[in-house]
Amino acid sequence: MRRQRLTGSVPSRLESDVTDLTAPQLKADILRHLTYTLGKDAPHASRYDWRMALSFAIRDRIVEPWFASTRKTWETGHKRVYYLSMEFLIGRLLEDATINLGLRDLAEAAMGDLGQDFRAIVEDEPDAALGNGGLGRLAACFMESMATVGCPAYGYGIRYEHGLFRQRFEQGRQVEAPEDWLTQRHPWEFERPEAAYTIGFKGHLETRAGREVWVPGETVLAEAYDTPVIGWQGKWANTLRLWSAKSTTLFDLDRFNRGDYAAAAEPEALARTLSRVLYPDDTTYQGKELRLKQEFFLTSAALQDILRRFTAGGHALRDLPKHVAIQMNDTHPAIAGPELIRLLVDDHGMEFSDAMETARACLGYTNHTLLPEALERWATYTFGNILPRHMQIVERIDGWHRETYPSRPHWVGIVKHHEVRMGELAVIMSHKVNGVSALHSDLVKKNLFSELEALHPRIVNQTNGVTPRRWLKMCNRPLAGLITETLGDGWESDLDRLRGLEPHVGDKGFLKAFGAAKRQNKVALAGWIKDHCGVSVSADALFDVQVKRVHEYKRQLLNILDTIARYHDIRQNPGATWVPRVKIFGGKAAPGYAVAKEIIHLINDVAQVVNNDPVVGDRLKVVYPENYNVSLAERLIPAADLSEQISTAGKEASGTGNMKFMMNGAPTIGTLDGANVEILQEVGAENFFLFGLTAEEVGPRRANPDHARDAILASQSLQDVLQMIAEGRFSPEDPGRYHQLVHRVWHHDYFLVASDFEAYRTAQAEVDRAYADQARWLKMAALNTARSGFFSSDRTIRGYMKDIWNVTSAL
Ligand code: NBG
Repeated sequence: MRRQRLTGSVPSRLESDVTDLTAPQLKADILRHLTYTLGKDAPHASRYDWRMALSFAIRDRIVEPWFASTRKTWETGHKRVYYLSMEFLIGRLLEDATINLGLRDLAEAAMGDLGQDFRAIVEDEPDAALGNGGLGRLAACFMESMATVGCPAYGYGIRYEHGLFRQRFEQGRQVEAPEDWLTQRHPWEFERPEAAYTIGFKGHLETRAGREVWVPGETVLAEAYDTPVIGWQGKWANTLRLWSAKSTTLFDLDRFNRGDYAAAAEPEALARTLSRVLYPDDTTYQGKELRLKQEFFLTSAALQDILRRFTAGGHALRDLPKHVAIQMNDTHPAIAGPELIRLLVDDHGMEFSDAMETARACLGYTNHTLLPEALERWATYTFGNILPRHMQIVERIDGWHRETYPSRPHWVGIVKHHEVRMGELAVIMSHKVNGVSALHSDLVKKNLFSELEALHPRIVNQTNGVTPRRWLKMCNRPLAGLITETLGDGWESDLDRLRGLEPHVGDKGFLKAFGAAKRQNKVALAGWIKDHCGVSVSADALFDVQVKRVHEYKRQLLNILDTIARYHDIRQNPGATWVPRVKIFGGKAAPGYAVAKEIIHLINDVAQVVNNDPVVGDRLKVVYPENYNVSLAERLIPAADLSEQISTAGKEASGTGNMKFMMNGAPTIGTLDGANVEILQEVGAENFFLFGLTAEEVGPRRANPDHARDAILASQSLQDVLQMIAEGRFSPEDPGRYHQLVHRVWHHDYFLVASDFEAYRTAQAEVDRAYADQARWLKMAALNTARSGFFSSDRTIRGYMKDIWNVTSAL
């Protein structure tokens, strides 16, 4: 095998070609890259140089399984999945790649031999933050799982120059700075200048020879960058293809020669704005023209690429659905319906009705939110201006649908009130639509698209999952080690095997080892918090963690109100026995979301007061590290004792952080929302701290106009807390700072913080009792890990393959 590679031929068998690699060989590879790729000699190499050299050496090992996978798919004509997503929240890739190739320890040893600290090298890599939160991270977990289970797939996205902004705090306030992951070389990608497509915008329509022809007024070029995604044990690899916008017109030499340098570079600059930045909102929709252009840019490039590859295989276009499944990650790429029809009809001469049927048989749509403010709707004026031909096609689809389903209610449709509704478009153009947890899928059926579902049932559930390679094996080495010691190898790709831990949960020795693993992570985190936040926390305290985007519906406010109540109680009675707690927050607010930013400010203000109050000491600490991202999640989650999943019921579509905490042995305090419902089902009520109104109770509760007032008057504790905030106890230099916030709790408490406050406090008291009994706690924690197998994204991907994509594993 090895000799074959040296002669340049690719091994035809798909096997992990890496396990027999030795440390001296890997070392030689690293040094070769350092010398010949980086042009550095070892004594002068920086950490960056070493990281690049190691990354290239590891990447070399991915290339062959990657070629072999692509070739096998091609040769067998296996069906392919195309996952279209505006976001891929990838994080770092180096350690992940070494883990999946089985080279993690070898890489560490080789770097050690070369006098380099593997950990420091790994942490030198910037996060690829091409996403906002759960939706983007899910896409990244799916890419890894598709490679692991051998589902031939391409991910299509945008190669944003600037990913999600960097968050800093200035006097407790969030400040955004641009993110610049691409200022350094990105060693994992391959530029593909030969794979480029022209994308048009605006312009007008002409009728030529009886056919409608779109003459775009603007064009840009979409150029591909490919990153191989290697699955567990290197058995299969897929491609993440990200598009970068380039100008179609050349640099204007005339203008340059006339000295007009800025104008000469204008076409290039304009084109590049398309892939310049990721929009930093996740659950609000803004209707910006540039966003629509980005969505079309991704979708059109992807579809042109898919059709090019398909027709190169010599198939008839009507057979597209036999070979191609296209998944739309939320409505962001929902223009795929009309665009696919346009390509089939205008470029390939297919009849509209055939194109419609072909497109629908290929397309699937995943809904990720019920929040009305997140549902994309474009003014027909904007839509028709930027995509005139698509506007026409959308009207035609809508007309076809109305005629085909004459019982369709008059208020239902794609184009209504001078708006194009992307949700309805996506549902009508897909053969399957799915929600992301059992509860959410139910609500999508009953509330969001009930009329369409009645006309043509197609909504199914696929409960989200997370990859256990990154979210357990890689980020929690102490626990992963214990699991392997207890169960042997193989659980990483068959997570249901974690159930095998259950018999050990009665064993004191096992529990002790489980507790020691958790403690090791907590000690490491405590050191990091000291270094990065300047706060000393004790590893004996209960680490209570809420990390996620900051949003009113996620109710970070409820958590900080409870924190203040605890602070108040400690001050009233410092001599009582307190279970020491560290409240850990992490997350960014969308730059334009003032209310969310105010909550961040309050948390930081509370932290200042609590952490510096000598009466409180170690009984309570509040920390909010800046710039929560994938890498910080990998540090926090393994060290968490308690997972906060406290959204207003009916609002969190699924959550995926909740699954990561569970896997890492942190019981949940949570509402019956999203996938919490299924977590509770798997782990059992005695290992979950349930509280709060249910999705069904929320509506009636809100119908009472005095719901907040009633709840506040019924809770002395909540009155005290609101009083303290209103008095300026946490903002003495600006006592009025939170008047509006307090006013909103009293009078505009849409997310029912007041109504759930007492139930939450009661559940938190139960948490204290459970934690005080360490034997009980450890058992709960271990059972959470043991019963988390269902939440592997491998299970989710197998569900999509069977129920939506109709594709089998190529392994
Ligand atoms: C998010 C939901 C989460 C869910 C992820 C992944 C959006 C629009 N939706 O609850 O809020 O876990 O999607 O499905 O970001």
